[in-house]
This record gives sequence, C-alpha cells and structure tokens, in this order.
Amino acid sequence: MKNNQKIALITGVNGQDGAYLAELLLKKNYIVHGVKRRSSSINTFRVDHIYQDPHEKNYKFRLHYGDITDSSSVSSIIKKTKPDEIYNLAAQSHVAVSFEVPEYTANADALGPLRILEAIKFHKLQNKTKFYQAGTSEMFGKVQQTPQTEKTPFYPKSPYAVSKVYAHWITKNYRESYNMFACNGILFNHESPRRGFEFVTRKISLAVAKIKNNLQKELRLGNLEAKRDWGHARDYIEAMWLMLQQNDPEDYVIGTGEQHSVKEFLEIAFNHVNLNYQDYVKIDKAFFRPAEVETLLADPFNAKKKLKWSPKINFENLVKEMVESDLKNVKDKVI
Ligand code: NAP
Ligand code: G4F
Repeated sequence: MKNNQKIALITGVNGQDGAYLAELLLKKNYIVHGVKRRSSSINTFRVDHIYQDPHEKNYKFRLHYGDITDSSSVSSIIKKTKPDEIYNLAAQSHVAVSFEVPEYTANADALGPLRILEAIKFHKLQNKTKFYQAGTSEMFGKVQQTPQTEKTPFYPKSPYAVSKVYAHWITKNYRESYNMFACNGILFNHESPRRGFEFVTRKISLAVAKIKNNLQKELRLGNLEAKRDWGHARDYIEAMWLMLQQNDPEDYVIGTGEQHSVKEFLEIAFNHVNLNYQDYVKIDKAFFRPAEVETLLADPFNAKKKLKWSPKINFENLVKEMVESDLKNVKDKVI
C-alpha cells in the first residue's frame, strides 16, 4: 500500500449505489473495503466483477461480513480497516416494506449510522475518518415547501423516513458534539440498470422488456400520479464523494430540479418499444401505501455552487437506458 493511497469503507456495497461507488473509488486509486451481510443466497452479484481473492497481497477491493444492526461487527471492521472515508449506504431501503418491518427498519436505518459514529469515536478515529450518511428526500414526506432545500423542514411519512430523520440528526449531532467530518447527503430518487427489482422504475423497465418478448402479459402497479425528482445513480455517487472532499462538512440536497410522474415514466418506457402502457398496466390496491409521498422536487443550488456538481444524465435517457438494459437481460436470459 502506498502512503498516499486512501482507504474507504462502504456499507451496503452490493446495493445499487454501493456498487457504482466502489467502481468510482477504485478508479480514483482508493483501497475499498465493503461490508456484505450473510444471506442464505449469494448477494454480491453487483460487485462480482470487481471481486478479488482475499489472499491477494496487494488487494484493492475486499469484502467483510458484517451487519449494521450488529455493533460488534461494525466496530471490529472499522478497527481493522481504519478508513479515511466511510460511506454508510446500508439500509432497509424500501419505503413500502418499512410499514411491514418497522422495527427492523429503525434498527438498521436509524441505529445503524449511530453504531458507525460510535465506533469511529470509540476507536479515536474522529480526526482521521470522514463519514457520509445516505439521507433521503423521503424525509420531506408531506412537503412543507417546494422545491426542497437543505433548510426545508422534514415531515416524514413512513417508518423508513422517520428512521432516516433520526440518522440525519444523529450525524449532525456527532459533527457538532465531537467535531467529526460527517455529512448528510439528502438524495432524491436515483435509478439505473442496477436498481432493485421492487422499485417502480425497475419494475417498469423489466416489465416492458418481458412484455415486448411475450414473457409477461400485464403490469400491476399502485399510484401512477406520484411525482418524483428522478436522476441517475452514477451521477449521484459522484456527489457523495465530492461531499467528503470539501474543507468543511455540510449537508447537501442532491437532485435534478425536474419532476416527473410514474405515468410519464411509463409513457417513455413503453413508447421506446412502440407499445402503449395503457394496454398493459392494471391498477392494484396492493401497491398503494398506508401513507403516500405525492410529490418531491429538489433545489440542488448548494451542490451546484459549492460542490460544482450537476447531473449529466436526463430523465428520458435514464428511462431508455434502463429499458435497453432489461431488453438485453431478457435476450441474454440473465433474468
Ligand atoms: P439498495 O440497492 O437497497 O442497497 C442497500 C444495501 O444495504 C444492500 O447492499 C443491502 O444488502 C444492504 N443492507 C441492508 N440491510 C443491511 C444490514 N442490516 N447490514 C448491512 N447491510 C445491509 O439501496 P440503494 O438504492 O443503493 O441506496 C443506498 C442508500 O441510499 C440506502 O441507505 C438508501 O436508503 C439511500 N437512498 C437511496 C435513494 C435511491 O433513490 N436509490 C435515495 C435516497 C437515499 P443486501 O444486498 O444483502 O440486501
Ligand atoms: O420506486 P419507489 O418504491 O421509490 P420511493 O418510495 O420514492 O423510494 C425510493 O426513493 C427514496 C428517495 O426519495 C429513497 F430514499 C428510497 O430508499 C427509495 O430508493 O416508489 C416511487 C413511487 C411511489 O410514490 C409509489 O407509491 O412509485 C409509486 N408506485 C406505484 N406503483 C410504486 C408502484 N412503487 C413501487 N415500488 N411499486 C409499485 O408497484
């Protein structure tokens, strides 16, 4: 290991964002440690292409078993790796699921970041280790002002969002109490061909590919009127990294400043393969939530000004990239 080589630790490394971030950091010559949790089926498919033999001496990428609901594993991984930067991306990240497993969601999404912050303090790494917390626009919930900025008050509408509000404030509290370099990214929805299958965008892109290939007949969805500020995950992980490269730790809203409905996503996705979504989509009450977030729209002014960050991939290209990728997945029979 060279002296100037930075060490990063990513929790949730096999998630959509974790995999893109690991690639970005490796490209920037970091040594990257990732936390994977034990599962009865293999769950490292998004990072398999960068996997390295754990016996490799000059490794650049290494995975560790751990779980952010387990303080001892969090503490021992941080002690072992002594990272310059920790990106806490691990979470039970599905809003609808959080209504079904609220206590687990709080344990992972609220107390998980607390466990990491405590471990940094316990191992006296607060002058070395910078911390990124994966915050969310869901915290704005029943929006109190449009568009939403870093100053917009939170009004969370799900166990997921309430847990993330705790995570936001505990990160800020450790920054102010212990002078830690700790930042909250308040990220609006971001998608990609690596998005989990149960989120609405990926559910649509995969359905389009299957319907086009006569492998699926209809697509059952919930609220089509919901509006989101949708960007591309590849753009958003750049913003996470930029936050930790600044002189001072701050919280930033990250989004495109453009809003689209689920219906608009459907229109572009189905039109791309010359189909009309109205012929295939059925509304199913099972996909409505006990409480819905109707509208989210970012004002990423601070990120543009201070981080010099702006999104490169627009909504239409995002939708088309996801559909194209799933058409290929279906053709190659990898899904
Ligand atoms: P994702 O694809 O669902 O990935 C979440 C990752 O966390 C997965 O690798 C998962 O592991 C891991 N994980 C879950 N529970 C864990 C636990 N108890 N211990 C250790 N690891 C655990 O989510 P994403 O879209 O990449 O999002 C990354 C982060 O940003 C999340 O915190 C999410 O809440 C937040 N966020 C996402 C968005 C968005 O639009 N994507 C917007 C705002 C904020 P498995 O692979 O084993 O399941
Ligand atoms: O794709 P979604 O499940 O994303 P949601 O709830 O906005 O949450 C995502 O973005 C957050 C950032 O704001 C993240 F913090 C969070 O981790 C996650 O990544 O749903 C988007 C919209 C909702 O209004 C939902 O009600 O689509 C609507 N929808 C309609 N039918 C559906 C469906 N959502 C899902 N998942 N499945 C449906 O069948």
